[in-house]
Amino acid sequence: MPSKLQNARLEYQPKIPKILESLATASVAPSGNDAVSKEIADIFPRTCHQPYLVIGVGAKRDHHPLRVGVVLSGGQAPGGHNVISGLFDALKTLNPKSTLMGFLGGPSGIVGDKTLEITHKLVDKYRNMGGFDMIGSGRTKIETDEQFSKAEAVMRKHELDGLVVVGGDDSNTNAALLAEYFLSKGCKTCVVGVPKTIDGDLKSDEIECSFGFDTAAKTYAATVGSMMRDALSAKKYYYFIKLMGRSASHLALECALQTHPNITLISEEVAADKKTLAAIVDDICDVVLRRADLGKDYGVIVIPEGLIEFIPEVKILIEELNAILSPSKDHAAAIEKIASRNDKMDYAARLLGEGSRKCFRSLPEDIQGQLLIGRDAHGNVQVSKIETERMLIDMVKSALKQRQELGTYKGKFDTQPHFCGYEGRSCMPSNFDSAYCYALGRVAALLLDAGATGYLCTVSRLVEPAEQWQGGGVPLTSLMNIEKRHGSDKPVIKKALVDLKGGAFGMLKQNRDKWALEDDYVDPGPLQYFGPEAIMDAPTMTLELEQKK
Ligand code: FBP
Repeated sequence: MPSKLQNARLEYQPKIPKILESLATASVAPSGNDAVSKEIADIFPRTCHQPYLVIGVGAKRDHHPLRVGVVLSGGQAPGGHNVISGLFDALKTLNPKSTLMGFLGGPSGIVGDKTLEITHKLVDKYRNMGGFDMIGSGRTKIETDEQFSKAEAVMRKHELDGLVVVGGDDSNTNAALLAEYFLSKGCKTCVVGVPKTIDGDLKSDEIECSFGFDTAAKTYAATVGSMMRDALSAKKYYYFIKLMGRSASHLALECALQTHPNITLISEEVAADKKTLAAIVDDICDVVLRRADLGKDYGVIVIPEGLIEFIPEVKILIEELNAILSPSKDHAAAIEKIASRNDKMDYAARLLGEGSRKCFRSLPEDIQGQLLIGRDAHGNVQVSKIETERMLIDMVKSALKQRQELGTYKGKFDTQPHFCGYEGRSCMPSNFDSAYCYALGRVAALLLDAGATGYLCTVSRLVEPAEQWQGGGVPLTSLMNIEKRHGSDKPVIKKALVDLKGGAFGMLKQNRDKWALEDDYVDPGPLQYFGPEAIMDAPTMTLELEQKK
């Protein structure tokens, strides 16, 4: 049964950009090309060298009915249902005979032909709702010849004119490969992607942010802000808060800008400065000591989820473990079969080089065990399962003990670990994400109606009021580069990490000495869905600092 707030949100109409209001007169026009590397052009001969697309106003014309499929891929992100409702409403407006079907459970629903017809009644149950539960999601990667040919057969069976892939960098890499494959087989299905991920690392000059980032950042910032009030009130704990965001530290950075923690670790900076784990622990201890001198035995420390992968010696260790756990070897299965955690760790340690073995063994045992958890279908370490916040607490505790023994630290150090994760990626979308996703759905319909394939939908000028946003498409191949995956070169969409020369990081850098010692905490409070526009519709600070250059 929907809650009172859910009922109010089901009725809520997201703002629609002016340019996307009248679909009947919307036009899709080319707007300049980008150069792609020879390697990418060789892999995508049919979809490389396509122009950027921009949505404008054209002459009113008739639109043929379209048969479209949509798939939600990867981790949930607030707003996914609004992409579907925006797409559905737009398809029906362009031609009421158009149909939309959902592939169930992510890309595996495409190869397994698991579908659900999306109807008015169904869409109306999910408008502005969180989660991906209307059709589900999954992390299956379409990579084998058999999977590609099954996907083609399913497209042909359902006579789909278009497929919308709502996903992050890995899923949209898949979208690009499918677009190219369908063209090569003479299959009429056009493929367009929609930039989704709370992590915020799918962005470029044209993609100002991925959807879900806004809501997740505001949800986590609310928690961080509340914990700051707790710290100020009880004055007895250090809160070590890990924030979701697999690789990039965008969520940690955005929350830091919104709340001003005493310490914010940024993985990209750790990597750039080649900071060892010991050096990170030392830095934390220094702040704890300086605060203790001021009589403050409390504080808030924000840790990005992916930190561990950016610490140079741990990065090498993880690369070695990835090779050991690779599906092409038998070790993963062998480790799985070993009953005791210690024996599993011993098995893995024996296979590591000397340096990595030392590093592995220096980590708390829980972390050693967590590093052996299987990789996802795209080869990613499941960092959400690695308790970095607890690891740092353990290590800081023992480093402070040594300082106590030397007489350099006389404070008290009591801690609370916390993980802000899954709650931020399935909650009801903010007004920003509701409008952004609804607009992305409309753009997807227009691109498919124009016969575009191999594109990622864009909605830009996001720091302006929603009425002024613009729509378009960016060729997926223009976002790609070649990276080593499982030991071989693969085309992938480049992850956008925190720009250490950018305005958002600059703001943190400029203030962090002050924030370390002074309690300059800001409590943004919970995400607001109704109320003054300045509070409800405000974009993230990252977006403001990046776009209002
Ligand atoms: P996507 O990259 O697919 O959007 O997923 C993001 C994310 O929420 C990460 O922040 C997190 O590390 C990961 O998914 C968790 O994955 P899982 O759902 O498999 O636990």
